[in-house]
Amino acid sequence: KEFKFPKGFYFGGATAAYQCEGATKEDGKGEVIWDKYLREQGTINPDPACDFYHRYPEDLELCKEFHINAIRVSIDWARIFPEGEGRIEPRGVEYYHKLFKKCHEEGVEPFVTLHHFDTPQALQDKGGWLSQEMLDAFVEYAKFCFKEYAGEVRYWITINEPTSMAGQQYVGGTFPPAYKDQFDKCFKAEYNQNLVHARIVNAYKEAGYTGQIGIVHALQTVYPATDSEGDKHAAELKDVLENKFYLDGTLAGKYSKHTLALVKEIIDANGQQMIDIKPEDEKVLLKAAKQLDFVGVNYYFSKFMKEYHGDTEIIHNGTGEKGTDVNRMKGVGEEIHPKDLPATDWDWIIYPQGMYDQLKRVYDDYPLVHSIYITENGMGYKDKFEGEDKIIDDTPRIDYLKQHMEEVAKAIEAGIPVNGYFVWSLQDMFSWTNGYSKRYGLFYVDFKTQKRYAKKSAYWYKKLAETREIP
Ligand code: BGP
Repeated sequence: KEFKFPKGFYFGGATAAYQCEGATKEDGKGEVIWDKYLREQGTINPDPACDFYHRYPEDLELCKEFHINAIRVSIDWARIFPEGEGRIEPRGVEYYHKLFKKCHEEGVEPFVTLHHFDTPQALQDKGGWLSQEMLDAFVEYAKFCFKEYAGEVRYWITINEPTSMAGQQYVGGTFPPAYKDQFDKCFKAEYNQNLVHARIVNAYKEAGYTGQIGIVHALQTVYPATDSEGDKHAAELKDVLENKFYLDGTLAGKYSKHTLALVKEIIDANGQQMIDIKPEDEKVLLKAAKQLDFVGVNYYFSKFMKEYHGDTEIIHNGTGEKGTDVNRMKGVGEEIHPKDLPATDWDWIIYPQGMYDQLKRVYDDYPLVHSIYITENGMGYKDKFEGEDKIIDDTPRIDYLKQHMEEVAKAIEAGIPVNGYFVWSLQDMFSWTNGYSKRYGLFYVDFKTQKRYAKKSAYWYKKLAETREIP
C-alpha cells in the first residue's frame, strides 16, 4: 500500500528574513552583523534579495496555489529594535502584522523564527553570543514578540541553527565577525545559546500562551570513514561539535558526562580553556526541555570522518566549484568524500539515509522529544532560466527531495512523530556565504525583474501536498 502522509501534515516552504526581505535600510531598520560584513566583503548585496519585504503577498498567493500550507519566516530583530534593545520601531512591528495577516488569509501557517543569523550589530559590538547584555536583550525581544503577535503566531522557533552560527563565527570564520579556530569561544557561545533558548521557552510557558515553541537545529549525520578506532572516535568528536552539545542542552536539558568529556578533548587539543558548566544553568535547561513543544531538524548532508591530528585547515567551497572543499580540524578529525556518494556542486554529500538515521537518533536518544518538524531540506543547484515559455528543469532537485521525503516517510512508519516538512527554500534568495548563484527555491526568481517562475520541482511538490503521496 502506498504511503500517505498523515492528515494535517504541513507541507511548507522555508525562508529567512535577511536572505529574502531586502529593504535593509527601509522603515527605520537597524544594522545587523551581515550589513557591515557584506559591505566590507563587497561580494553579495543583500538588497533587494527577492524583495520579500514588498512582494510577500505574491509569494503567499503562490503558496496557496501550490498547496503549500505552511511557511517558515523569521523576524528581523533590528526591524523592531533597531539597536537590539530599548527603542521600538513601529513600522517594523507593523510589517510583521501585515505579513502574518496575509499568511492566514491564504491559509498558510507561519512558523516564526526569532533569530535566524541576523544579530543586531549594536549587540554584536557588545560581544554577541558571548555577552550577557545580548542574552538579556534577546529574552526581552522574544517576550515583546510573544505579546505583540499573540493570536497571529501559533508556532515559534527561538533560534535557527545555533550550531551554524557559533561554528562559523568562531571556528570556520565564514560568518561575521569571522574568527577562526576559537573552539573555546565556540562552545561558550553554544552554551549561552542553549541557555537563552531555555529562558525564552520558560518565559513563553510561564506567560501561559497556547501556541507551540521549539528550536531548529542543523543536524548532520556523522559516520566514521572506516571501522578503525581512530575514525570512530573522530566521528564521535565531530558529532559532539556539530550536534550533540546542542541536542543535550536543548532536548535533554542536561549535558551528558560523555558529551562534556569530548568537548574538553577538543578544547584541550587546541590549547584552550574548558568552559564552565553551572548547575543553576542546568536547572533552567531541564525546565525548558520538559516544556519544549517541538524540535525542528534541518538536514542537508552527512559527514564521513577520518582520524586527523594536524592543524585546522578549512577551505569553504562558496563558489560551486566541485571538489574545492577542505575541512580538517585539530582535535576533531578530517572530513572525507566517499567516491561512491554523490555531492552537490558545493560539495555537500547527498546521503538521504542520513535523514532517517538522524531522526531516529533524535527520537531514541532524547525521550522528552514528542514532536519533530523537518524545518529545512533542499538542494543548492545552478538553475538555468531558458525563457518565459519554458519550465525550469530542476530534475536533480526533485530527485533529492523525493529521496529525502522517502526517508521521512520511513521514519513516520517507524513511529517517529514527524509532523511537517519545509523545503529550503520557498523561492530563490541569497545564500549567506555563497551568493545568488546557489539557488534552492521551488520558485525561480529573476533578481533583475523580481519575477517569479515555478520550477518543475514546484509542480512536483504541489502534487505531493495535494495527494499526500510521494510522486
Ligand atoms: C541553513 C540556513 C539557511 C540556508 C540553508 C542553505 O544553514 O538556515 O539560512 O541558507 O542552510 O545553506 P547555504 O545557503 O549555505 O547553502
